[in-house]
Formats: sequence, structure tokens, C-alpha cells
Amino acid sequence: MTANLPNVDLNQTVCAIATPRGRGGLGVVRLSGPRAIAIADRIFRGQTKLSDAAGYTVHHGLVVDTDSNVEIDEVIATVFRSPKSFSGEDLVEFSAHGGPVILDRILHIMTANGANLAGPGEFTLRAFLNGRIDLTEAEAVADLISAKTDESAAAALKQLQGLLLEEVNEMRSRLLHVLARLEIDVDFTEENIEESEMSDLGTQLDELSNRIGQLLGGYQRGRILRDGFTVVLAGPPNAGKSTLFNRLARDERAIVTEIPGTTRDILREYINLNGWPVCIVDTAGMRETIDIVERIGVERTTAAVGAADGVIWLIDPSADWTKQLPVNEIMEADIPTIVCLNKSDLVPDADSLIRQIQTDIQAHKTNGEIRFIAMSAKTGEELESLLGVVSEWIARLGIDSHEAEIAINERHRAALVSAQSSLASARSTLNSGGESELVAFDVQAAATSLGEIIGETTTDQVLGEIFGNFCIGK
Ligand SMILES: Nc1nc2c(ncn2[C@@H]2O[C@H](COP(=O)(O)OP(=O)(O)OP(=O)(O)O)[C@@H](O)[C@H]2O)c(=O)[nH]1
Ligand SMILES: [Mg+2]
Repeated sequence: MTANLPNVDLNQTVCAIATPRGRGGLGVVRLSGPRAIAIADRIFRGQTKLSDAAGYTVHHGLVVDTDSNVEIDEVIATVFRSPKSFSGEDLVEFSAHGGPVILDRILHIMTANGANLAGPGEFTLRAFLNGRIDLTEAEAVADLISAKTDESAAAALKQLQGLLLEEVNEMRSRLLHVLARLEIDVDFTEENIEESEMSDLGTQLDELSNRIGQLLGGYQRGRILRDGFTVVLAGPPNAGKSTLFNRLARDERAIVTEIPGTTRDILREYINLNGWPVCIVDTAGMRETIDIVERIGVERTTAAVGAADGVIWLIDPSADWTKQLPVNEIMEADIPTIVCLNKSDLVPDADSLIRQIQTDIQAHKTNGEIRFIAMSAKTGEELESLLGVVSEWIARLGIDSHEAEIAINERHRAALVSAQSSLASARSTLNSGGESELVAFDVQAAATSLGEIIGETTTDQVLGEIFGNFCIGK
């Protein structure tokens, strides 16, 4: 991830189109910062002067080009006054007609009247810098916008409403309380901690460590809800991977032909499997080849298999199956795999054939589970069995449990792991009757790690990574 922190100057007023590019019934242009209402006032003609308008009020009028006095569009202006706005600043949103020409023109008029163009995620970044939201809530804005299923959206909304923030704040305040007690100890006795105090502190550290453990239990859930459970379709050329891919995606996304080696690039589609986003990946058929394009395709397939949560390996019964067995990368990896005898509609004895294949290869999978299904990508026969196995794989991650309620991301996970290790170190110093100063040092480090999650302690690089992934207008 290469991202730079947008160069934010909170004294400047910024503007951006907040709706997607293209034509739509409405398009929204946002203006935020200390001069937002003054600039909006200059370019707007309506019954009310926007500079007199209260926050949370809506006004009908025209946007006018202040240079030429030409009317541009009939709009609805919504006025928000600091701190009660998305960014925490004075903010005006113009809902105009959703055509790129109009929206660009309004943007241009705003810049001509003193606004700057906002960087990616700048409205959300301003909300964070103004203390309106914390870092977990800022991340939730992006998660909510990119949510792939209802479940993903619900988890993002919980985070946006501050579930993780509250949890982290509660833990931090308990740590700071422990710290206060330790510091009293340092100042007044300059010796080791008393017995009774020690066991009480120990209990507190253990409770906190357990709670962090529970939060870490929500990592898999968060990963799947954000990025999806990745299932790679692999196998020899012509086995029917792209046919299955299209059927799962319910779209003719991939080219299908009877020529082996049709697919070269990796294709991805998200499907919704009982609320879980599943990323289906179509790949180039695995074979030795001298065709340079196809060879790159095969390399990509191997990489995709390495990063998969599960693999579906397809076999074509119209060719010799003994030459189509899963590659070593799959047989030796801890990746659950389904070996699929495809084109069952073409063979009268598909079930007995798949049993033969099963007998032949079951013992060779040294890691991870392997299942066997005869199916037809063309007719859809046994497709439900296939999806049933994928559902089982997802269920096995335990991501439906209460423990995994808060869906944390990779950044949160890293900070929680570091906090947990500081707590373990504090605990062991305490156990060995160590100095309170040393215990305090580790407790402080744990509090700092937790602070990183909510953005209490954070670097520009972290902010750059988070906000650099936003689009303009958010
Ligand atoms: N009868 C029958 N034909 C199928 C089935 N699945 C795929 N085919 C046919 O098999 C041929 C190859 O299908 P593809 O989906 O392109 O195979 P692929 O595995 O993606 O092939 P490559 O991209 O070359 O690796 C096409 O002619 C499909 O129509 C099936 O279940 N039954
Ligand atoms: Mg293909």
C-alpha cells in the first residue's frame, strides 16, 4: 500500500463531488471548512441567505457562476454548522442534477470563490482531526461504503456507531487506572509492590488480557466480512473452471470455449453465500506450456492458490483423469480442497468414477481436508452440494460465535497483539515480585498500543494508509 496523507490545512475550505462519476438523478457537491458557508452564500441565490441559515436546514435556490452571472442549476442546499456536521466543520451540501458537466461547473465556481479541491477521504480525515470521530469510525466509513453483503454492512455500521471505540476506551481507562496505582507505589515506597495489591493488579491485567483475546477472536470474521472468503477454481485446461465461475457469478463474465488454455488472466467475482461474501477466482488451466502468455497465467494461478481460503479443483472426465490430479501446491498445503469431477452430464458413471479418483488421491493430501463431488457446471447439477461444502468451511472458522462479535481488521489485530504481549510482560514482572516501575512501563506500552487503534497515538504513515484508500468526496 503506497499512500500519502492528503495535505490537510484545516484553515482552508475544501470541496468535492461526493457522488459517483456519471449521470444520475442527483449529484452532491460538498463544501467544508471555516469559509464553507460564506462561499456557499456567494454562489447561491435563494429566498434565504445561507449565511443566515441555521444548521440542519435545507434551502431551495440556484447556483450562479459568480464571474459571468450565469445560472448553472437549480439545487437544494443543506447547511450544517460546526460541530454538528460530518466533518465537524461548517459544511454545505448542494444537491444538484446529477450530470458531470453541472457538477464540475459547480466545483469550479466553488474553487473560483476560494475553496480548494479536497483530497481522497479528506472530509473523513477532517472529521478525525477535528475529534468528531476516532480512527475506527473513520475506517468504518470506508468499510460501510465498500460492504459486499448485508452482514458486512451491519458489522461496519456497528463500528461506525463506536462499538470498538467504546471497547478500547474502556480497556484503556482500566489500564490508566492500574498505572495510577503503580505510580503511587513508585512515588511513596520506591520498593516492590505489596502482596495484596499485587494479586489485585494481577487479576486486572488477566481480565484485560482475556478481553483482548476475545477481540482478537473477531479477526477472522472481520477479514471475511471485508475481503470475502476466497475460493480459487483451479485444474487442468478445459475442465470447466470458467463455466463454473460464470454460473456462480450468474453472469457470462469469463470467456468459455472448447479450446484448452482459454483463460489467462485471473478473474474475481464476489457472491453472497448466506450473508458471507465469497470471492470466486477463475484461473488459467494448470499445464506445462511454452506459450509465454499462458505460462504467466499459470504462475498467477499458483500464486492465487497459495493465497486461497479454499480450492475447487476441477477434472474433465472426457480426458484421462489420472493426468489431471491436483498439483503438489494443493496436496501439500493446509488449504481445504474439493476435487470436482465436472461434466457429470457427459459420463454415465460419474459417481463411480469420482469414487475411484477419491480412492486414488485421498491418502496423498498430507495437509488440510479434501472432499470429492461429481457435478456439472453446465447443467448446475450438484452445485448446491458444492456450495454446501464452502459454507461448512466458512462455518468452521467459528466466525458466527458471540466471541467474534466485533469484526476487527488487520491494523487493529496488530495493535491488540502488541498490547497483549506488553500485558504478558507486565504480568511476568509482577509474578516475580518485580519493581512497580517496570510493570508500569509495560502497562503504559499496552495503553499506547490500544491508543493506536482509535488514533490517540498515530503516525502520518498510518493515516496515509487509511485515508489514501478513500475516494475523493468521502
Ligand atoms: N457437457 C459439459 N460441458 C462443459 C461443462 N463445463 C464446461 N464444459 C465445456 O467445456 C469446455 C471448456 O470449458 P471452460 O469453462 O472454458 O474450461 P476452463 O477450465 O475454463 O478452460 P481453460 O480456461 O482453457 O483452462 C467448454 O466447451 C464448455 O462448454 C459441463 O459441466 N458439461
Ligand atoms: Mg477458463
